[in-house]
Amino acid sequence: MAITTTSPAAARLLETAVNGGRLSTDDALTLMEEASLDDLSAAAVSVKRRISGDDVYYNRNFHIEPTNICRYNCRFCSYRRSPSEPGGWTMSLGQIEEQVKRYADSGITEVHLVGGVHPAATLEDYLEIVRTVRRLMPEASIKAFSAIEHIYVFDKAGVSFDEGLRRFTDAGMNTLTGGGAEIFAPDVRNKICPDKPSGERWLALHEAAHLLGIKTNATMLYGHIESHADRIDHIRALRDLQDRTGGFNAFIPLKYRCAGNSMSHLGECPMSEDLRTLAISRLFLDNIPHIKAYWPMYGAQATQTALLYGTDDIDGTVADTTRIYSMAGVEPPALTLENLRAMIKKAGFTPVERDTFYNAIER
Ligand code: V47
Ligand code: SF4
Repeated sequence: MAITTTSPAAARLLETAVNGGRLSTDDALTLMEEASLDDLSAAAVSVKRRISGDDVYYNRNFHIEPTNICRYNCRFCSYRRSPSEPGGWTMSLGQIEEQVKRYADSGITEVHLVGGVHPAATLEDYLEIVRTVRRLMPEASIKAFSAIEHIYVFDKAGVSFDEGLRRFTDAGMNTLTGGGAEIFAPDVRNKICPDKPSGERWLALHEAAHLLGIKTNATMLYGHIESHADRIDHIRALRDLQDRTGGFNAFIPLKYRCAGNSMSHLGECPMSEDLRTLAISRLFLDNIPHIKAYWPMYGAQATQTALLYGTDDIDGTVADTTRIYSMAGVEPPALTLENLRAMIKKAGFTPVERDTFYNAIER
């Protein structure tokens, strides 16, 4: 049932957050259950304005997805294929070079690398991909792979997280994607991605990166079988790590999209759940500067609405270079820079092009 009136207890908590106070996990749960969407929106935008004023960020990026063949079998994933299945792809270094060259003069400031975890992949293969991109795009930031891909090749090579990450930075990597976090709660994780590395290992990999001075992003896959308490506990673990390291740039809640995977019967959560989750993330994560409404996953219209719930980043041009969401039923991304800027303006904010580290770019 829709919550139309905020309870007195929830109203006090909203005031606490707006005034810069820290919410407990119980407080966040109270907001989930007892705050109206209108009041969540007002409080989350007020906190967002304290951090980034009127600005909402986008960037010029593209994705390289070297393979969709994956040794894991996440039940929510529409994208992965096993080596023997039709529909799999693996790009050669030459094909990666060609793709990068297509973007050579397009003002790209970030290359986002992510894919399946090919069972044959080695640390050296991944490093060679990063070196190739670095050679062709000396100026762009390289955001390379998820913690899950890093952990797989580090374990295989028998190197520590610290040593593996140093080799990646030597090859030209600047930052890591936030992928693979899913939901940390072990009982849910065991059901939706039973063979994937644990939440503890995901957090440990990001901690090792932060301690080396590498900034990273964090995600959460929501809207499937997890409870509100599982969501809050996930962002609590991120906030605890951020208290220790300060290494997260952005938090990116990812809505479970249901087409073409083995959890399709669950359907998708209503938009009110998206907005509640975004706003409460903004209010609870008082130490992570940016909350991203990733437009290729929400779609253009919902992203505009998400900006009224405390988000301050919509990601970038991406173009048609990611297939993770198109294969899960979202319309293929095709928004121009002008479309992105218009989307931000229509929501009442100022579009600002950023680099990977949220510095404004003047052209
Ligand atoms: O970990 C997979 C998610 C993630 C589905 O760091 C799904 O800037 C919804 O991490 N429905 C990979 N989500 C993508 C990712 C990402 C995306 C954008 C920006 C950044 C960043 C990182 O995609 C996976 C998983 O949580 N995912 N399948 C699905 N059916
Ligand atoms: Fe593999 Fe990533 Fe899909 Fe899981 S979400 S099956 S790790 S490609």
